[in-house]
Amino acid sequence: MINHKTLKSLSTTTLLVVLSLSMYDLTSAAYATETANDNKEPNKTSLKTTKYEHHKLMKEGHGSHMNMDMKGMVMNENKDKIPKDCTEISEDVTIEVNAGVKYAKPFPGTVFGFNEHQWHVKPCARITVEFTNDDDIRHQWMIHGLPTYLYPKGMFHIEVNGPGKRTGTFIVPSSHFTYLVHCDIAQHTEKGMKAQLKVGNGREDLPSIPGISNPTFPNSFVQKPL
Ligand SMILES: [Cu+2]
Repeated sequence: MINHKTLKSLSTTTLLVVLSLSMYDLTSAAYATETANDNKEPNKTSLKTTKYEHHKLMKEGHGSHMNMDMKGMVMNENKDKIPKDCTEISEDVTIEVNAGVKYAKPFPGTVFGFNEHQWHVKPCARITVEFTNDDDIRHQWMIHGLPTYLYPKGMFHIEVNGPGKRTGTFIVPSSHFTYLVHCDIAQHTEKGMKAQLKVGNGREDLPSIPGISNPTFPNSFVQKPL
């Protein structure tokens, strides 16, 4: 005969078992996410594998779209996939880009800059960017508006953490266009790290490119009378 006390004890045990199972499920889910490509049981070996895989990824890059380590990354590199509207690669261009505070000096009101703020290439050009960061902070060379079937989010991007150099390649489509290039670190775009890549005849200049175009909303430093 089950009395009230036994029933209470039983339901507590059931609750604990259910809770433990849920916790196990949650833990398994977490492991499953980290070890999505193998079916190992969530045990110590698997954890070691996860750490090893993570280290390997940091060394060799996250899949085909990203080459990344602690010093920097190249994202969405494309050396050989020709855009649909191009029959062949028109030219191979290498641009050497330096980034740093010293490049802001010629442009009052800016703090950061690239050594050049504009580049010209032919339609269907393959462009190799040799990106050097001269500062002790992180900088990027990030271009937007590329075809999304080749470049996720339409973006190709090189990033260097502190002094160093990274090289990456991408191919532009055939349209005459002016692409925005910038460093997306907070405040860097606004403070001068903005440039443009003109393909063919391009389109009109983008605003606020140091040495090229005026800002849409210029800063005003006029002191108002007291
Ligand atoms: Cu920057």
